[in-house]
Amino acid sequence: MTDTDWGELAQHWLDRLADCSVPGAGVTRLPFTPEHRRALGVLTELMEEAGLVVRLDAAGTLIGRLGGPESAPALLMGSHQDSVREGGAYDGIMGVVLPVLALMKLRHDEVTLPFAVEVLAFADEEGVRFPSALMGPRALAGTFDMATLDLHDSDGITLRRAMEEFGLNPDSLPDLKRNPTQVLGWVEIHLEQGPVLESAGLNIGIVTGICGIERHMVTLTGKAAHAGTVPMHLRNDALAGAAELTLATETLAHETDGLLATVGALHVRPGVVNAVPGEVSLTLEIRALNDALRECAGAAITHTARDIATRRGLSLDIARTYAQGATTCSSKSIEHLCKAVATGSRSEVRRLVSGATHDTSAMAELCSVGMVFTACRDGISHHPSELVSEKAMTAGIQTLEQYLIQLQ
Ligand code: HGY
Ligand code: MN
Ligand code: MN
Repeated sequence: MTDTDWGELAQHWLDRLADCSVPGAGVTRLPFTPEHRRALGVLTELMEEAGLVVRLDAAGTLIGRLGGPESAPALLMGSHQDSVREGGAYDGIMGVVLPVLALMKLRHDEVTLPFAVEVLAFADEEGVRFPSALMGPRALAGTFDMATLDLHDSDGITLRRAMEEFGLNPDSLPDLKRNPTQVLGWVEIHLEQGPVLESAGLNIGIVTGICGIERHMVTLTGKAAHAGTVPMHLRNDALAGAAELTLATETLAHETDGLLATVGALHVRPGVVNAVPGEVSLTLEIRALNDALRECAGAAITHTARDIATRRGLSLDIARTYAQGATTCSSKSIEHLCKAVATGSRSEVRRLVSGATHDTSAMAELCSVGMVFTACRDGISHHPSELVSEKAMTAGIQTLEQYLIQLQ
């Protein structure tokens, strides 16, 4: 096979995996659903074609292992199988397909590695179905909080029940903790989800760090009232308060270097044209590579929310529902990956920070981590028009192949 064929082969498998989706725009494949089950079938077929021994662990992580006795230390690679709603066909899942094809390419080039390699497809990285994420890598790192199993989705189904109905036994999650001495490291390949590489004319970049993230749930409650009979000065308009908080959040992020803050979802009740909004709930997300900066911003926005609520006669409920610290990729992984890019796809090596979080963030609690980005069209992700070129995927496969060869 010529090099270009590997990118084409990747696209073929990703097309099949994109069909494992709820009907509609883009890809919708949430964890522990029929779509997840179908994707596991396609990934098992691909992994077995590459000669990997495949199993599903108690967290719903599909594991394909190549080489070495069960007890031999392994290099771990992979990413997540789940998507956002109406998302793209590359986010996460490409990071499972490309390492498998890199192993297939090594076999094609008659290279046998002196260590084992495992390719992992984690069930839930996006945290779209349940208000939690990264269960798979956290179980391996021994950092999973079992209380998370009681969180429920919008249909009231708990994570525990969803896993049991998927045929898994959540009570055995603590047994998944890996012995760090059995892990040679972790490498994830993922689309950049931003415009930096494409605008530099590059297919591949090496990640130096991943931003930390925290999410808050905010509810402002005022007084629902008739929009035609209550004078402006007698209103307690929850949506006007939410709008003021949203703009204050945006202003803080604009004025603070290295800070990203987003009000992503907002629900208005009663939400009708002729009623003053009585209650608004909104999500607040804050990201930064510097954890102290992020925590400080979270506290400042909470303080602002209290001020706005007091001034407008609203009651406020604000709770931090999720937090994940920033991750630094290991200098050794970065150096080896930079070398692999130079020898693999012979292109300039660009280092960059990831504003998106990844499974790598949780794997860093278990072992040294490295991350490779591929360029993506117009920097678009979490959208049906997400696209990674076959050329960039070929470069990704070559980089992973060279990384594995160098590791010997
Ligand atoms: O939200 C993120 O950064 C990731 O795509 N889950
Ligand atoms: Mn992702
Ligand atoms: Mn994503």
